[in-house]
Amino acid sequence: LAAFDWQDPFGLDATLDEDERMIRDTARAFCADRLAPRVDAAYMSETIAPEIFAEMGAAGLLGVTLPEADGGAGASYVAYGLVAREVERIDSGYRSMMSVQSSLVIWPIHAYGSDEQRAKYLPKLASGAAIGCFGLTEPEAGSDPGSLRTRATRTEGGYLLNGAKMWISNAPIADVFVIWAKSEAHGGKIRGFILERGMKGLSTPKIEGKLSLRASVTGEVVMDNVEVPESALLPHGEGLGAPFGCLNRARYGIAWGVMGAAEDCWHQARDYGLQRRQFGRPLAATQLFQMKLAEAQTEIALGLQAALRVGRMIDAGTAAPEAISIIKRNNCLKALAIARAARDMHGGNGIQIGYRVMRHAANLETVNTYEGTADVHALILGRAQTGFQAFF
Ligand code: TGC
Ligand code: FAD
Repeated sequence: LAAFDWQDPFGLDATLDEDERMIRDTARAFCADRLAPRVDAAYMSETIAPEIFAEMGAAGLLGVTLPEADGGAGASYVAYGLVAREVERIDSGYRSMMSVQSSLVIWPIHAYGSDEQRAKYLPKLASGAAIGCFGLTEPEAGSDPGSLRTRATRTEGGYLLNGAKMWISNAPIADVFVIWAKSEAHGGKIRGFILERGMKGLSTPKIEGKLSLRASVTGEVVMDNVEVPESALLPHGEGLGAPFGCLNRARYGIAWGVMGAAEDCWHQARDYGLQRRQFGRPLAATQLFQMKLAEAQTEIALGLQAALRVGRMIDAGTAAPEAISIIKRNNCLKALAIARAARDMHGGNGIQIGYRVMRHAANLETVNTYEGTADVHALILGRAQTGFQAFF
């Protein structure tokens, strides 16, 4: 039998192809060079560096699954997952910035946009010269986006948008806004619109006081009679299925990303336990400490295999949204539990910024909530196996 690699128990690395390994290594080097040195100060002072988008773009980390002709890398969904894992190993907020741009802005413009929209926006978004955001959630429509109230009404040359979006990642610094609204001209169905910074009636107040995801900025998007031309409508994609097409991809990326955050917590806890001595021996030499390390190792190894499998299914065109619900829900719950355990394993030091674990735990509270809460994904899975929908 082969030797055991405690960091990669199921040999995930060996199953990656050359391109995937190259993108993973590029992401890892970028994160070490550009993100790790910034994160503590950014988190403590809640300071956002919009230039991170251009830096990510220059490293080829935005829209990696986009065809090369549109400014992407034409890479696999497994490669996209590997990027999310590396970025979230540093901070969930940085992964949020990346995945909103890639899955929730670049992807819908590519999938539902006109040729003109693709030509106008995709190169700028993939290079990070423009920053995007995705507005689905509203103050009264969170888990139930079908009840959203933002309205698009017809004008002579286009549409008038009215409404308010809540909890929108990147909104205060965004140049391009993918907004989901009920369109009267389309029988009240949900349609996507591309708005731009500077349009009259569009404002993006920052949401203050976040105790989680502090390295990523979140805001409202307020639309007060925002007039957009016909060319702002995403022509392909109608109904709730259109935003969900984007969410499927972002949820998949999150399932990889949170495993990166969990790995950082696990490795930190192991290192700490090897150094820290109590009762005359390293903490890592105690049974309880080793049990917690074994649990983290097991859940991460299983979670990564599940994410890899779903990635291969997406690449093969055989993944159902429910398969993504399983990995989004389970990997987020497991990552949060691992981060909380790692915080505990650090004792008092665990609450300090320098040890990283409490920052990850606080971030993972948000990651469990956005893109469908753990409860919502349980209900999606319950419906899929019983035929009963139990949302209300
Ligand atoms: P339901 O009847 O289930 O479906 C309505 C229509 O949508 C279609 N659909 C999907 N299509 C593709 N993929 C999916 N995953 C889909 N889920 C649903 C469905 O086929 C149907 O189409 P049609 O043509 O028949 O009309 O709708 P419902 O209203 O009962 O939905 C309930 C529920 C709970 C499943 C859903 O609304 C839900 O998932 N809620 C969670 C909301 C959510 O995830 N919000 C995310 C906002 S964005 C965000 O959080 C970004 S954070 C980013 C970051 O910073 O990283
Ligand atoms: P609610 O839906 O009010 O849920 C509250 C609680 O009730 C949860 O525990 C939930 O599981 C539970 N619950 C809800 N319905 C049921 C039910 N039927 N049965 C049992 N329990 C239920 N949205 C965007 O559109 N774009 C973004 O870029 C974006 N970024 C975000 C960034 C951050 C930092 C945060 C915190 C959120 C972001 N969101 C974004 C919004 C996010 O998707 C929502 O917060 C999420 O969908 C949950 O909605 P809610 O907050 O209204 O909670």
